[in-house]
Amino acid sequence: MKVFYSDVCLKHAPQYEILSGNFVEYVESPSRITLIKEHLSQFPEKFEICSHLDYGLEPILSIHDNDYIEYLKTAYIEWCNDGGDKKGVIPETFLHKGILNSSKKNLKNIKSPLAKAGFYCFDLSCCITEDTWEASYESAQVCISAAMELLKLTSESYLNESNYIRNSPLGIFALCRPPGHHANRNVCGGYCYLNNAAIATKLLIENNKKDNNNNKENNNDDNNNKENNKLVILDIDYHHGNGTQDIFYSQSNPLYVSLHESNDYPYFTGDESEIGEGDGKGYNINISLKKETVDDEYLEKLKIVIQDKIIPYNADFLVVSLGVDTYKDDPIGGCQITTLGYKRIGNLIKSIGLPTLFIMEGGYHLETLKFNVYNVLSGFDE
Ligand code: SP5
Ligand code: ZN
Repeated sequence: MKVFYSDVCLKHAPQYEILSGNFVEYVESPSRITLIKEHLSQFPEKFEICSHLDYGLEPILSIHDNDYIEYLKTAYIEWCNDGGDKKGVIPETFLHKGILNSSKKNLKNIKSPLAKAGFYCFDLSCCITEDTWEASYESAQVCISAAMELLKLTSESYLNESNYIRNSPLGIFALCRPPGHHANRNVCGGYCYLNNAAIATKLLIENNKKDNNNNKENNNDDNNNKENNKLVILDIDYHHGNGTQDIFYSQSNPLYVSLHESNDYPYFTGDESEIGEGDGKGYNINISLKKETVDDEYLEKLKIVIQDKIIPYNADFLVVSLGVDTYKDDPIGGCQITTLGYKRIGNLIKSIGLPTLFIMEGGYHLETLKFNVYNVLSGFDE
């Protein structure tokens, strides 16, 4: 399996966050992905570490608002110029619905760095340092490169040339950080700044058309163009991917499926009653896990949603938001998944039978993180 990775992702390293009212060491540390990379590198017959290309801002701006991207680029310097603490940007007030009604300000015209901090962020775990933009941009590029590789390796022209028929689904792993699934079009939170899964999804959905258009000899007329790809996002991070859900909430493609503990962070989203709206109605599926969920219970829920919803959807690609913070000893999770359980999860994901892009999201138990991720990927590849 090809693994996309970059050291630039390590540069984002805030010193702290605030959890339950306490200053704590930043849970989403750079060592998370170096530990995983080192481990996967020990199995060169299974994993090939690849470097990525830079696809620029266009794919990022296909999901995120211009003003938000401008904010991420400039927030730290503006904050420091305004006398903010050098450790980084942390909000003081939030644009809460309780103060929104009486606000007569043009909200697109907020100037104060402190006000912006609360306008573009929804929690106290998403400090912006000097290096946050560079690392987040890199994280997205790693992910985009992995998605492009998946497109290449599954394109008709490539398959014709290589004469290669796989008997098991193809997987690619974007080993990136900061993670993405809590980030919405114009807001960061939950350690997430750019929604990598949403960016990759949009690209995978729309790019097949281009591949076919380029393939001139097969392209007698416009009717020959393949429709957009259909895609499923399976989000197995312990937390609800509120950002990903919201971005695609009114669309029937992708199908978003998330298994999570819905009484935990981010608290206000992830209920099973959130099923999508308009064209997207029925294409957002939240599966609530109870606290302390064990392997068998988890696998049963995953199996049912695969059989009843994911396979019948008949997608071309699968994107997995791969969090392993469902692990039994995860410092911020509340499930009881074991290291062996992850192998079974990977194996079950393989049974979907689709070309799959795995994208790193959460998972914070540093001692076992690498084994848990290894097991998901090798469960998929065996
Ligand atoms: C990508 C990702 O996994 N983001 C998660 C952000 C969670 N931040 C809030 C964590 C709340 C932790 N509560 C501690 C409970 C201790 N059992
Ligand atoms: Zn998580």
